[in-house]
Amino acid sequence: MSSEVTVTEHLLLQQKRAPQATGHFTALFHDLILCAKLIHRSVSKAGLVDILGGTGEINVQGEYVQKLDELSNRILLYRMERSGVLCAMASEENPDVVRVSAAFPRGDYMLIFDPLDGSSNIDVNIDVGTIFSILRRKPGKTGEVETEELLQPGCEQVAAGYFLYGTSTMLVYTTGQGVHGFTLDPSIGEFLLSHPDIRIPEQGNIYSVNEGNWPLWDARARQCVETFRNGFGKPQGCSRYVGALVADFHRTLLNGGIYMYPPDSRIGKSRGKLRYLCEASPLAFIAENAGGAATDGTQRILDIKPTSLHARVPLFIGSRKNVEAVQRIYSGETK
Ligand code: AFP
Repeated sequence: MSSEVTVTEHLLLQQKRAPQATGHFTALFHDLILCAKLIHRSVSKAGLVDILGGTGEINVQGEYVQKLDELSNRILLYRMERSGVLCAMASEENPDVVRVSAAFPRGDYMLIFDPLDGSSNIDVNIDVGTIFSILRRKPGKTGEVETEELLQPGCEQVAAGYFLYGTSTMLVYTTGQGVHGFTLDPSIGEFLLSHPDIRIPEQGNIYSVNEGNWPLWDARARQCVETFRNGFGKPQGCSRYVGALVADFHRTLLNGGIYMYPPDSRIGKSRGKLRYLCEASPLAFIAENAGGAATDGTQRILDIKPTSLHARVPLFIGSRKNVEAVQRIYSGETK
């Protein structure tokens, strides 16, 4: 029965296919899953204990930090530093690279994460998630990790995934060999394989975008939204927007369609709101491995080399044909 395959079994099976595997990657995942269970435990108690609302701080992104953002970040930084297989981390909540202290064993993996994406939804009990990207240090690099080492284009990721704290808690990940989804069975505390080999529909009529930003968009962004609003192969389009990227992406992955965060005049012409390293790049890796696509309008997301840890990009991600329609609009092919 596929529902009885645990995530650890699944990972071990995949690792067996890689004869040079050392077990470090499985160890990293094991600790990451433990962090997600701890975050899940806190998120599911929100409203009962004093973890709702803001800390009063503003983070490096200029956004209000929620108490659960901070807690999730602390859980990940504390546990993952002790995993013994990382040399550095980067978090949406920290301005700089977090280097693993010399007090702990180090490995050559680097972990980038958004500890609690969509956190402005927490106070109203709507889905949130943790997004992660796993990179490897280039051979021959030793000593203190330099920031530049984390600025890799998405196509170099070793693995990427997310935990979705929703009606149930899920893990979706890829190592470049298919995209697999696991659901947490709280009665046994295990993630069980529930969505093997996810394939995103080739085309879909659901579009997900913050349409309140319409006045801030240029003509091309408006044309993209209009294209999907008009149905894109169906009599009419269907709009869905949670405002938490993990939740909107997860629906797009399973049901097809497109998620868009176009550039707007508030953020700057060619920039987007979403962070490249901890949002766009990992989700693009998942989308492509599920048969979908992701672009910033003109460039494949996975080919972009970020210029800083907190670089932002426009994002159009989802079903292949929907994303191709966006590319045609941005190239001027579709007027
Ligand atoms: P928060 O983590 O601050 O809630 O930001 C969420 C997010 O980065 C992403 O998850 C959403 O898709 C996007 O912002 C929503 O942005 P808008 O509120 O501008 O639509």
